[in-house]
Amino acid sequence: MIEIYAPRAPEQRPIVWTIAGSDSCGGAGIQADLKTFAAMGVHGCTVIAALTAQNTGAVTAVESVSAQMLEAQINALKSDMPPRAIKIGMLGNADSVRALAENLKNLNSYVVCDPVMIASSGRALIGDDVVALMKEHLLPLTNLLTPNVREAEALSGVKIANDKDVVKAAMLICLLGTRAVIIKGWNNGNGFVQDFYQSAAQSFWLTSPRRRNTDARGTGCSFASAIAAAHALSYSEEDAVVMAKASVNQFTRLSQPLGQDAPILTYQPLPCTADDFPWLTADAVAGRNRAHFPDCGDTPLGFYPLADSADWLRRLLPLGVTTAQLRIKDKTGAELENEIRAAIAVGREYNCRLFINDHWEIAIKHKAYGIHLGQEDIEAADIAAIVKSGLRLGLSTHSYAELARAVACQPSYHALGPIFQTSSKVLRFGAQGLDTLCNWRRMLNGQLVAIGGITLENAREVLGAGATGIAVISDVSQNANPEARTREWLNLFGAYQESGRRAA
Ligand code: TZP
Ligand code: MG
Repeated sequence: MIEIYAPRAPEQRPIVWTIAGSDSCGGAGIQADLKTFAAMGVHGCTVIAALTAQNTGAVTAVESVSAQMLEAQINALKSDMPPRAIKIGMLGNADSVRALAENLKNLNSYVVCDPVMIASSGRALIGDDVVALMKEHLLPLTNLLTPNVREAEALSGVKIANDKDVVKAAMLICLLGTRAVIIKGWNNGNGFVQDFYQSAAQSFWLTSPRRRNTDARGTGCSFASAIAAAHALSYSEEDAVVMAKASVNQFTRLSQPLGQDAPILTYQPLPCTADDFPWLTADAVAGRNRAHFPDCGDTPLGFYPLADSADWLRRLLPLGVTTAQLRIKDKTGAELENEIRAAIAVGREYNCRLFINDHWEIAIKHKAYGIHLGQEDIEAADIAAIVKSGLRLGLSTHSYAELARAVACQPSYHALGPIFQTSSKVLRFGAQGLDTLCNWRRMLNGQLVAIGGITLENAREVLGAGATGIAVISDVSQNANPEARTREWLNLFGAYQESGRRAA
């Protein structure tokens, strides 16, 4: 199985370049990029395109480096330290744009371009001639462009006044040749900051609450650098933008007033806190009006066996199981509905929190306790109908982007898996490991279920990493004595909770 999304500690830190301007006060530019790279665990090389003299209050001088010097830096690096990804920021003049475009063609690298054109104050940072050259020569070589709203307006010609304008601007920017775009920082005074991502394959919105302390500089530089770093670490582009948004929210929350004026970001690696983690939705309105599901009561979900029939539940629930799931993959029609109805009756009889996997309409019809859905089901299911039914909802996650999509629904619990290798399900994802579980714990509020390859023998480590529930299939179903194994599981949870109470 290929581990596409699992975070990894590479034997060698991947190399990422930043081609941008220097900021003497260390708040933005090359300096922000290098700090972001360090926080993300990649090695940064720098190609300085311009020098600025600035402090936290003002830019007092700007000087571009010559096209020859720009090229000399690229040449020095390219054979010795070829990049896995390149972040492009502020470029000085027309000559450097031309020289850079020529060189990028041969480098064949993933390129994130932050089109530094207009400061938050509205002041133009580069001339119209440079903007025109960027459009013509650089955008066709760009994988992901990260303009703010003003820059998106300048590039697309669309005056952005509402959600639809953001989408329209993104479409037009893609027509300029970049493979994808994320328009940053859209807010129309509604308490949220939203970013819109568009590629040929998909589009989505990322939303976070608007913070007061947002005048720190270097957020745009750090955002683009974090995306480049995540790409170099083999994350998908959708994971990379979620990680970058989470990171920048965290850097901003921790920022400090080190000079007289704008605060300086403080760089800290992921995981961020739950408040920093963005949520991902298909449209902007859903991002501002998040769904919300009831919780699962005061007690941890605990031992959480998955069964494929009402008969199995009848064997396990009388032993004192307080959470279970009915997961049927091979029945349809009346047979399926009858089985689900019978299972719900068993769950009620033993006062068990029974979640029905996949079949949300039947679950609502027969008033189950809850529903469990995988990511592939979220878009297809009618989330509003499930909210209205009052049933609980659990959602599976396997990556940063999937977590952001789940967080947007505020489910009753989040699940992460497979924690270890499992043979009970064929998955697109490799083992997530206990480190990811620890990260998820920090980035999430509420109950967290661990699943996949968990046995009585490794369960304590899983609880130690922060799971409030452990879902298992084979450890019980393939045991010679499932009832005895279930009792052992219940004892383990009882003992664990007792030791927690004593420690508290
Ligand atoms: N989702 C992620 S792993 C998994 C599911 C349904 C299977 C877990 O089974 P086991 O036998 O406990 O590893
Ligand atoms: Mg499913």
